[in-house]
Amino acid sequence: MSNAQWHPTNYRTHTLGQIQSEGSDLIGQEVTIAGFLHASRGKGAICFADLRDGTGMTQIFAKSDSLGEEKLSLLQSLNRESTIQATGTVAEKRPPKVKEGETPPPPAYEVLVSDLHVIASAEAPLPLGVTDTVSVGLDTRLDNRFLDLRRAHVNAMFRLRGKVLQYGREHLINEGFVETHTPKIVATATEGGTDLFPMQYFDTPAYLNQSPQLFKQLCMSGGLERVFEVGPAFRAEKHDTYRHLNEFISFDIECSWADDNDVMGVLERMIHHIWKSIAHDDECKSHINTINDYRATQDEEPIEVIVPELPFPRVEYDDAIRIIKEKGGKIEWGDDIDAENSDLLAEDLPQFYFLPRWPMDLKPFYIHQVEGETGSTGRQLSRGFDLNFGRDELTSGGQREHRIDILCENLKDMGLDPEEFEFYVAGFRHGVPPHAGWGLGVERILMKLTGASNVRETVLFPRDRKRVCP
Ligand code: AMO
Repeated sequence: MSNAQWHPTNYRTHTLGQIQSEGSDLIGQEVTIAGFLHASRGKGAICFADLRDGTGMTQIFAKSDSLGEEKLSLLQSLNRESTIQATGTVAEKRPPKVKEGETPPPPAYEVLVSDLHVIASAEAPLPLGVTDTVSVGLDTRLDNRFLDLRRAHVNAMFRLRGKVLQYGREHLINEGFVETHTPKIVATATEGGTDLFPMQYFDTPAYLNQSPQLFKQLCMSGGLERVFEVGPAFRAEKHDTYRHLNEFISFDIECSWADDNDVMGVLERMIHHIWKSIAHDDECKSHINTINDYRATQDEEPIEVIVPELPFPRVEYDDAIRIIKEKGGKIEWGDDIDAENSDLLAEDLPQFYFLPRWPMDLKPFYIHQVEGETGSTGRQLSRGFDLNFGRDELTSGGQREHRIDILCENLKDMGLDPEEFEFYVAGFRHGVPPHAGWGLGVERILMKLTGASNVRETVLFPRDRKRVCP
C-alpha cells in the first residue's frame, strides 16, 4: 500500500489501509474509521460488514449489546455503497483455516464497533454493480463514472495515471526542466487551420488551444531554457476512434540548444524512468495486480510492465515507407502512415520506436528542415519525429525553425498569414536559441501501460464527439 502520510481528519482517526498495515500496534485501541459499505452479513444480534475506503478494506463486527439494537438494525438494513463512520476497538481477525502444508495468510484486523453513523445512505438499485465482474457497456459506465470509479480495477487505473505523471515530472525536473503553464484561451490556431473550438471572449472571438506549441517556444526566446507543461489540449476533430479524444492531456517539453535527436533522448529516458519506477513501486505493482485480477475474469491476458531497453529503435520515414511496401502495404513516399500501414510496421516493432525525418510537407510550419539532405525521392526532409508504440502514435516532436525569414516563408507556404502570428513571430526577432521539443498524449501512453483498448478508459470524464457530460 501507499507510503503516504495519512493524518487523522475530522471524520476518521485511521484509514482502513492503516488498520491492516499497523493493526498489530493498534490492538485494543479505539479508532474511528469511515468508508463505503462494501458488503454486510449476519442477522439477529450480530452483523459483519466490510468497509472500503481509498486505501483498503476492513471488516467491522457489530453486536446488539455493544452497539445497541437500533444502530445494529440500521447497519443490517443499509444498502451497499452507503457511506458510514464507525468507532470501535481493533482486534485481530480469527485466522482462516488452512489445509496442511499451506502457508497461513498474514494476520488481518477488524474493528469491534461501539458506535456508528450513517453519513449518506445509497439508493438501490445501483445503476451499475461495484463488486461484481459482470461486463457493463462503456457508455453506461461513463454515464455513471462516479460509481464505475469505485470498482477496484478502474480506481487502480487512475492511481496509475497519477504515478505516470509523477515519475514523468520527476524525471524532467532531474534533467533541469521547469514546469510552466500557458494559456488555453487563444486568438490563433497552433497546429494550423482547422479543428479548433471557437469561443466568445468578451467582444473578441477566441479559441480553445490545440497545443502549448507557440507559447512553449516563446519560453525559449525568453531564456527559460528547458520547460515542460502538463495540460489540456482541445481538438475539434470529428474522429470517433478508440484513440481520439476532443480534450486530452498533452505532456509537452521544449528545450533550448537542442535538436531533434537531443529531445528524442529526453523522451526515451523519461519513458524508461516511468516504466522502471512503476515496475519497482509496490503501490503500482498492487494496482497492476488489481487490473490483472479483473482481466482474468474477462479472459484477457495479464499486463506486464516490461522496462524498455535504451536506445529505442529509430526507423527513418524513408525506411518505414520501404518496409511497408516490402510487406505489401499501399503507400507512396510523401503519404502519412495510416493505421493499417502502422500495423505492418508494428509486426517487427511491437513496442516503442521512433520515426524520425518526416517529409517537410507533412509537418507543421514550426518544424525545422534537414539541411542539405533529402529523402529517396529528392524531397525536403524535416527534423520532425514521432514516437510510436506498436501501431499507435504517442508523441510528435522535432527541432523548431528558429530563423525568422524561413519561419515566415513556412507560414506562407502553409497558407497562413505571418501577421496573424505576429505575437509568435516577434519572439524570433530579437535573438532566440535553436530549440526542439515534443508533445506526448498522456492518455495514449496510459493505454500502453494498462492494456486499455479504448483511450476513454484512461480519462475520468472523457470528451468525445458524443460526450460532453458528465
Ligand atoms: P500532435 O498534434 O501530434 O503534436 O499531438 C501530440 C500527441 O498528442 C496526442 N494526441 C491526441 N490524443 C488523444 N486524442 C487526440 N485527438 C489527440 N491528438 C493528439 C498524441 C500525439 O502524438 N505541437 C505538437 C507537439 C510538438 O511538436 O511538441 C503537437 O501537438 O499522442
